[in-house]
Amino acid sequence: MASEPLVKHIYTADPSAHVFNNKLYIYPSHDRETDIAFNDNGDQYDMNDYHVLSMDRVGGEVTDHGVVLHQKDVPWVSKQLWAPDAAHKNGKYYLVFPARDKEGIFRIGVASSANPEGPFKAEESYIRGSYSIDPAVFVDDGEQGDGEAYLYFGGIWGGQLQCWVEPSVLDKNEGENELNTLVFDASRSGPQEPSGKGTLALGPRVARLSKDMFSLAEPVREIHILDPETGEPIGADDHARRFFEAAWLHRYNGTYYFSYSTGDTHYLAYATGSSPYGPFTYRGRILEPVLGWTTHHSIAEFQGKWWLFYHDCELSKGVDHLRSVKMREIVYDEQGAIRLA
Ligand code: FUB
Repeated sequence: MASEPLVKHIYTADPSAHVFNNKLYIYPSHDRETDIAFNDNGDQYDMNDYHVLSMDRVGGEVTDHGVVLHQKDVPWVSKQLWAPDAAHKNGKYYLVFPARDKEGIFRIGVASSANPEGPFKAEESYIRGSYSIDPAVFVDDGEQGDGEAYLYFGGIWGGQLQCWVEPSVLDKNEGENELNTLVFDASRSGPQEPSGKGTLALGPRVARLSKDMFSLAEPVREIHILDPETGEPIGADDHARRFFEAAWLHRYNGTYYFSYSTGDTHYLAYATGSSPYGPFTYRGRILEPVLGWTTHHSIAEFQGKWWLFYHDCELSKGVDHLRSVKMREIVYDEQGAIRLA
């Protein structure tokens, strides 16, 4: 079933959907035209602000709440406001977003607001111990949850996850700090990743957030995505299943679903587990490749149905960095497998 872009007056991507006060809010990237040459480092994704979209019902009018945060109002950022997420806790709303710091290293920052539609006020600095891209915040609320907020993040190639290595690799004794025990190796920047027989894929990262949502409450951990046949972590050469970027966590029927993009093979895949920390066992694909290089999504329940929010480049006729957010219904079968409706 073909879907229409939720809005056509601006390009939007990387939709993170949440239901706040019975209303659907979408926190997307705001794509824009650029003269920057395309490359596999993603330099052409040169976004500098965020909008928030909302709707009262599926198929109803979509409201664009305008610019809710601009790069010029974030003291630590140099460029590239990439895929954001949002969360509600302590009676406040938090926009969590990645961008390059003044040294060109991707970090993750927080901005807060009294309202889900913003505007958001950014903190002076990025979250200490954070790195790479594509943050997703899962608040484990409801009857079965522990009420804690977990920050998921990471992305390889232009997202720099592969640049963060054990200190010994760079002849160092210790990591960046007690929250991030790795160090940054600039020589691994660009479209690179581990490879070779027996080499494991890099896993996404997770850390519990502090009560006020502005810092990490514990050291960052790597998440393992396991092969269902062997029970071993997925290998680096398994590009059809390995994690690339676009982490998302949701809970359905007491099971934690970790979903992600496989990047250069262009799938949205998912894995399930019994803890927000994983491990997660690979289950399959949610979405086949769309028009455009990137694929990035979120999953949320709204008005009694489950929805996949994603993007493609049909409106821009295939320009990779000019994307449009769409939504499609998903269903779960008796084994909890996800299918497009
Ligand atoms: O929008 C910029 C980047 O493209 C995101 O951070 C990735 O997930 C990919 O969609």
